[in-house]
Amino acid sequence: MTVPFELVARGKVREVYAVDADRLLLVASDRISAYDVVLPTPVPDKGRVLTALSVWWFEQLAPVLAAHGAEHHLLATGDALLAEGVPAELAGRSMLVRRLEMLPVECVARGYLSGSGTVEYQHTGAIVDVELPAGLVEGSKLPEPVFTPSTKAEVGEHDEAIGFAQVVDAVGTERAEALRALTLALYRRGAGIAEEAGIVLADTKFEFGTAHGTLVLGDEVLTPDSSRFWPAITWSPGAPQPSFDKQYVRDWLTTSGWDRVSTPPELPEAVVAATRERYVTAYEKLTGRSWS
Ligand code: PZK
Repeated sequence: MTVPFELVARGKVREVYAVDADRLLLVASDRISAYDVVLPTPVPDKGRVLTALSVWWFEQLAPVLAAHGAEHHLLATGDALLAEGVPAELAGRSMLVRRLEMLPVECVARGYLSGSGTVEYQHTGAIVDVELPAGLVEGSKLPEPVFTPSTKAEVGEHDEAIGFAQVVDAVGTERAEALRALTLALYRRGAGIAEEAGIVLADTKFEFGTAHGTLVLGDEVLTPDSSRFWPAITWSPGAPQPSFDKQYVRDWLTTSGWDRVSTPPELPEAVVAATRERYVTAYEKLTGRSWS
């Protein structure tokens, strides 16, 4: 699909195009990554489902943003984009957004211990400067959600956890405190909504920018690509939790004999279908809407 706009950024599974001086188009593909690499087999509808979910979250989170004097970047999605010259094949997987001055920090909130957070905790009892109680294990619920910011890594690199002081260095004390408060408030609201849907929102990453001095929530929000979603029913601290969306893919890759270094194999049709179903199920459980 050729897009009639200039490509300004490209992630593993998404692209950003310049529509005009003030607006960008975020396009979510059907590509899926696992173990840090993009797989050769797309998951049909993934881009549309994650875009619809993100749009729904922006609506849910608007009151939280307003309470903090902040906004979000979403302007339009879906068929409303046809008038902007967005090709019909892309409209459903795209968000037209305000172009912001992005802040150079990833705003991570964690309500559960997992992944790199567990690794750091096991070495130091903390995630950088955030001290945690003794006795936590992979998957433990934290006593309170914590703000564990990270740097924005270049493509192919991993984000690196930073302390609050480094956020202050990057954006100033007042803005750093606003980012922490807003990140935690958004996480709490998101986790509460997810809990009602039987989904654990273990952690998530927000990206913020500014427009005319106002803090603006950007990027995609609270999707399985920016967050860890776990089925609440199987939550059991002490071992890695099954991923809501990618577990079939990981399990199949593990049994496929793939070495995690070579070009990854194509996914079998059944794994693709089951994974597509997981994205649709996440959308339906969270939003209470039917996908179809
Ligand atoms: C922006 N990214 C990261 C996201 C990618 C890369 N509203 C905005 N204004 C200005 N810049 C950005 C945004 C947003 N969102 C975010 N890059 C630019 C990113 C998605 C896919 F390849």
